[in-house]
Amino acid sequence: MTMTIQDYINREDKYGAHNYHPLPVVLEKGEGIYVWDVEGKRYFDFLSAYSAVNQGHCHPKIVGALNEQASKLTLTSRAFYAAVLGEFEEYVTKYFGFDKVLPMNTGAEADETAIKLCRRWGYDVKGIPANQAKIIVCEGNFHGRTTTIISMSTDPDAKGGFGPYTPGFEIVPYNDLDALEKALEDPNVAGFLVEPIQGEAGVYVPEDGYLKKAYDMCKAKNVLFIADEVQTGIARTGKMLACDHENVHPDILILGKAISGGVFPVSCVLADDDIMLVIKPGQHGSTYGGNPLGCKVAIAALEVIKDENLEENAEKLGKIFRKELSSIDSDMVTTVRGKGLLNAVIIKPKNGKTAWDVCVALKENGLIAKPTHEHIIRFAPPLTITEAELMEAVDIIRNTLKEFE
Ligand code: IF1
Repeated sequence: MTMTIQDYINREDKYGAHNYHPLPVVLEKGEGIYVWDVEGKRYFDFLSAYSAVNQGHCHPKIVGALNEQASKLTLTSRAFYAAVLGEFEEYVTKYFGFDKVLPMNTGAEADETAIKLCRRWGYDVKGIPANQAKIIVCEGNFHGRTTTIISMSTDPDAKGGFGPYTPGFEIVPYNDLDALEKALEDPNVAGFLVEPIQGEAGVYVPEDGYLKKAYDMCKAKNVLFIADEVQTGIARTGKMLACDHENVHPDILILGKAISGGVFPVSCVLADDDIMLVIKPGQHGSTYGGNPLGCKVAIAALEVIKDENLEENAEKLGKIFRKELSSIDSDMVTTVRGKGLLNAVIIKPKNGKTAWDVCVALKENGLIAKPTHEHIIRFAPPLTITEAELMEAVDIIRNTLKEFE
């Protein structure tokens, strides 16, 4: 008995928690920029698993590294040294220019790690009185789903009804240096945690110079500048890191998602010795953090970014993509914004049709993307896409929007 698409959807609905509202498409295969559903229909993937699959689906080099390591050694825990861990640590620290790395698994765990590291630095190095450390965060932030991280969220869906919340966060408007300057006056501030482009907020790009000025202001107050590049990092915005656009080298860098090309969860926090060494044995860790499988996968995934010039491709095709999207003649598209291949369009509802309806229609026409905040569609294909493929996808977007005229 073959299952219909509705059967697959019903099964997830029946046995899975209802913490998501997926687009009605059931995927079973991926290769490069494409995914296929259970009926064999092919789609352009314009979500890339929220920018985890920058290198394209099932990249042979990354999957090869996984396979090779999987039959050799997968997990030791950190109770012992492992041959591959040091290889990854040396590779990733040299790649991004930091003294040390602390490996974890998910983005949220890496953000949690950065928060602990920052607080500990605040007490041990900066001399903030016990339990008084503050971290400044931005309105509209998204850093993950743990109880501490949602404590600094301003999104009622993410935060509401899950209290009591972790104290110690001060929220300032994003892209507002005056507000940051004021918040920095408090001598108990240990860090400023920021997304160089706000993803969940709807690909909100700050003004040029914001990151650099924010960084300089933090330095002036002996405050750590902490960049969450879980979504913006690994070439997504046209440079290896979004901070590179302003030549900012964060004090603490948080990476996840595409550091492993969507193949296996790997995240990490990078910092120099004066910061990283405040954490001592027994004070932080994770059973799977730094496992041999993840280490090999991450090395391969980072190599692919350089091998295939994905920074340059994202930079070049991003410009073309935004120009093409802006030229689409539809009164539903009000704004096009983004950097590199992290882009979004703001959709004005028409005849009761919303961004969700546009995404369902795009899916029918062979391109999948996901709305955020009801009126925004994020477009973020794998960075391996070619100009010809991008133009084909633009045609799908243009023709789909025409259906709503
Ligand atoms: C979901 C959004 C994207 C992140 C940044 C940390 C994390 C994320 C900047 C946590 C995760 C996700 C998670 C995903 C949806 C997604 C997302 F829409 F919520 F905002 F990408 F745009 N820092 N982002 O963007 O990483 O623990 O998930 O590995 O379903 O929650 P994680």
